[in-house]
Amino acid sequence: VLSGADKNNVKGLFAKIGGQAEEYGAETLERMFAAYPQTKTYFPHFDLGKGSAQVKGHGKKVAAALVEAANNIDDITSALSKLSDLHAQKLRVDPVNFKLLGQCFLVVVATRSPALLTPEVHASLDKFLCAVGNVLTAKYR
Ligand code: ZNH
Repeated sequence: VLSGADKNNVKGLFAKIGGQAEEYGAETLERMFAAYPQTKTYFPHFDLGKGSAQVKGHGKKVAAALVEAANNIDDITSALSKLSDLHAQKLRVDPVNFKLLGQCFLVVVATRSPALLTPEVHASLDKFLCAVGNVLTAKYR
């Protein structure tokens, strides 16, 4: 469960990342595909080459969803309800992959904004990414 301090840490982090969120999203995907090639199987219809416009576009969407969740951190379930339906009914991504994407996002923040990722913010961001993953896999059955 995210404490009040966790919520502030996450909101503060996204406020500081600001307009760069989409680049973080794209780099997160690049890292996920490189470090965990099995995740590529969900994107057979994508060009996954270096600098792919499709990966950039998708990174932007994923980042926007994370920003939306951070902006509605008291009710992530409602904020991501449609996305939760999509992942459960259509995409059916194995839940383990959400952890991998979360790990990659943490690494991107660590490499691009090391000063922001204090141990406290790291812990809060990890909890937040888990919460988002839980919401997106909650309707699986
Ligand atoms: Zn997902 C899609 C988000 C995870 C796979 N996604 C998507 C979208 C979004 C998202 C926003 C778009 C939608 C529309 O269009 O409407 N995701 C997300 C998030 C997360 C995720 C936030 C976490 C955190 N996913 C994931 C994973 C995977 C995936 C892990 C695998 C690996 N997704 C996916 C796919 C899709 C999506 C496949 C579809 C794409 C296209 O376009 O086709």
